[in-house]
Amino acid sequence: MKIKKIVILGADGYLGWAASMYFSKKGYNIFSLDNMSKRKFLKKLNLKTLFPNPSLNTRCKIWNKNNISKIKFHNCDLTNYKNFKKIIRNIGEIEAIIHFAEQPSAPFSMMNSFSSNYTITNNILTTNNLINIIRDLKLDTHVVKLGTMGEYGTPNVQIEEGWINLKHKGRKDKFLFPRQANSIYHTSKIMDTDLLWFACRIWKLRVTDLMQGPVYGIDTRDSEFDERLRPCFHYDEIFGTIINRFVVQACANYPLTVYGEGEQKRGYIDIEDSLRCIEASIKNPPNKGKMNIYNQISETLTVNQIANIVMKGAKELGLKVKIKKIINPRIESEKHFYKPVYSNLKKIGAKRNKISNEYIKSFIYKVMKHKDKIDKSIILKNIKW
Ligand code: USQ
Repeated sequence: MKIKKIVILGADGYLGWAASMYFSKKGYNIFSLDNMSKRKFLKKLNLKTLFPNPSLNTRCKIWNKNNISKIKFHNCDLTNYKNFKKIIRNIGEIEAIIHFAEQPSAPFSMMNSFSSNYTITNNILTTNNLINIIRDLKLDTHVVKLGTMGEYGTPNVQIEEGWINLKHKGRKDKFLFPRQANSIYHTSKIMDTDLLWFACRIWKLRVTDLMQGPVYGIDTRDSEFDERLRPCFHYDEIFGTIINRFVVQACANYPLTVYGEGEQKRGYIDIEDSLRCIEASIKNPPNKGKMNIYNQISETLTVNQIANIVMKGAKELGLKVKIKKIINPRIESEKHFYKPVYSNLKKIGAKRNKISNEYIKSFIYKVMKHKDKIDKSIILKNIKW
């Protein structure tokens, strides 16, 4: 039997590596591409992850020893069309290309003109190269792109799943739901969505664009027995997202950093649930020329609610935790309407879980094992919008 192939762009990242293991376990041969840029930025900015992550090459070797379907690593700058195309051509028939290969941090994109330009050029050129490669090689592969709920911003109306039907002066049409982001990073993802939708309409690509909320969690089933295989876990102000940061802060006896009033609401999802949603998307590819868009979240929570969930769990484990409201370094609404629709992934079989007290306690317990390595100096880096 022919083994199906999946290409993962951005495979060294938090989700990219977790997805490489997940789909290898499901029987696919995995081709993992990355330019190692996150590691370079961590070094340059004096940031570190909670625990060291062996190089992608080493992790592939560890994984491949014990698994039948292999993960193969290619170090490649995906903004280089020629090199990127050569790798894809050599792989041959590809079931799906999962695209995570983007500068992923909103604060990073807002630091200065270099970081802003890097975010725009890296993210847009990579996506543009991808659609051009698929067109030029005449591939019939399904692109699964990780977008973000942040593309929509926080409008004062219900957020639909990607699309909106409009009636204007007696005529009707369907459009992308309006997008209005609050950072250069999130804006680069809006531009990605536009490019992908263009490629579907004009070049008949098939694409799924996943509007994902901030992801949390320290490991997945594939890595829980070997710490060397855990996804990179960030808790600094630049690359860490709120739930992961608050859990680390609780373990380090560092007050939970609620920005502003703390009533900012977003949609959140656990890392394993995120992988299940990607799998369901791969199993349900759109027809040629069509784009599926899913809002990939499990629930919506305010910053204050997250702080209280983490504080409750930590207290039950005997930790002393305080909440500290600090001046919001970002420009964002702190009290706003937020009602996204997120029912379509359920319809294609992707189960998602809400964050429970048991979950958060087990998460804190796992982070506590690394308590001594937590560097409090990277929790706030004073990045302002
Ligand atoms: N926040 C705090 N305190 C903190 C950190 C964050 O109050 O210490 C607040 C932020 O102000 C924001 C919310 O928590 O209102 C979420 O912030 P975040 O840093 O967890 O996530 P965000 O910057 O919005 O973006 C992140 C990732 C990005 C992903 C996105 C999903 O950087 O890769 O796409 O989450 S979403 O937010 O839905 O766009």
